[in-house]
Amino acid sequence: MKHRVLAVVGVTVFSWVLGFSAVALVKIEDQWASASINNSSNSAVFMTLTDISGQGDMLVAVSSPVATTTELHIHKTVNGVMQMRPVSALPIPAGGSITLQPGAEHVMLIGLKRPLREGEAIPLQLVFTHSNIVETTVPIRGVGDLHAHTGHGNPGSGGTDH
Ligand SMILES: [Cu+2]
Repeated sequence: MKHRVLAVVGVTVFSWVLGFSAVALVKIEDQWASASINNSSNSAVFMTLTDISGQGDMLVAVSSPVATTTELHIHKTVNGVMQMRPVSALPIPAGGSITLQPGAEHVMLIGLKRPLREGEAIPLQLVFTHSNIVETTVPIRGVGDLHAHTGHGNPGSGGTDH
């Protein structure tokens, strides 16, 4: 997991050295993180990513100072049980969008250095293959929002932590 953090730092420095302008080719909307539940050390971030370059893009890494480790996750139903799986990238179709949401793709925050409190916000850095690095601020929403978005009354099933 250290490698991913180092990779992010490396890409950042690389961008500075080459003087890349921060032209966002991906639009980030409706981002939010779920507030910590029962002192859980994990949480998740959700958002809608839209490719405005017309060429498609790929989210390859995410980092935040509030989490020790950050992973890109998808949900898969295996033998009727929803499971989270880490993936190396989340592709955004050319001119289209993907929605990271509970029960689907999401950014997993692992090893929170402090609980996420509703009403606060956390900084998040996203690394794309084309759009390079995009910094954003993610508001923290309460658990009620999470359940409202999942659409099924089955919290805590499948060994998920958010
Ligand atoms: Cu997850």
